[in-house]
Amino acid sequence: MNPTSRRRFIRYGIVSAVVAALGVVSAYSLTGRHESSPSAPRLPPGQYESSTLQVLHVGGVPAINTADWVFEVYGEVKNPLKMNWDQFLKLPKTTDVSDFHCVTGWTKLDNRWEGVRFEEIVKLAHLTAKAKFATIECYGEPFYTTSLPLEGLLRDDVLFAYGLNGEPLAPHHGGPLRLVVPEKYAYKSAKWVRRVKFTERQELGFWESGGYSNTADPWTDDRYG
Ligand SMILES: Nc1nc2c(c(=O)[nH]1)N[C@H]1C(S)=C(S)[C@@H](COP(=O)(O)O)O[C@H]1N2
Ligand SMILES: [Mo]
Repeated sequence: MNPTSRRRFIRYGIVSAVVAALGVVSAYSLTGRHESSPSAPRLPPGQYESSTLQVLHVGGVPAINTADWVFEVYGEVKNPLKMNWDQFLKLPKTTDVSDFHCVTGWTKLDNRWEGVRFEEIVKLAHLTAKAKFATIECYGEPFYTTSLPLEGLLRDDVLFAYGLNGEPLAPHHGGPLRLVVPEKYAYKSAKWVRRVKFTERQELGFWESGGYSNTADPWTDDRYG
């Protein structure tokens, strides 16, 4: 190899190495953490892995008898809903395995939730054109609420869950029915769901009005509002 072609060869080598490195970096960021790509990180920034779901809530566990339980959907809907437990159990059932990230730092991977997609409720309630957000209102004291934009709630992994890992959802985990929103910090995953209110503007939930982020995105370390 003469000196000129060797120089060209080396330059070519460096350029391809840089191109390859950029390719790896962009493939990494494009895969998205939550898609099940083998190279995708499972833990969001600042989170540690916990072997269990840690029981966490304000107030006590409300005593809810499924015989008295009602689920209501109101606000910006053309067809308000009021369902009892048996009626809710007849809705199309789905199972989804997802990770659960608490803003205090723990993440429990691979929780198998069983229940009804949020989307099923939307289909039944027929939203008005104004509906852009939903507030989830819970049983129990103090009155716990949280709210989310509709787009985030229509994802396939957002469920009203009544089962966890093959068992009925235990009261301390939000049974008989809780919301599960895997792509947000867990204070959006309201336990003991009672009502869903569709709104034009977003209402601030319990922790959100106490200084926690309203967007609550674990992947951007978006903890405080
Ligand atoms: N109704 C209600 N839902 C709630 C809470 C609460 O205080 N009340 N706490 C949230 C928070 S901060 C977390 S981390 C999860 C905890 O769910 P787990 O106890 O099933 O692990 O519930 C969320 N849902
Ligand atoms: Mo949490």
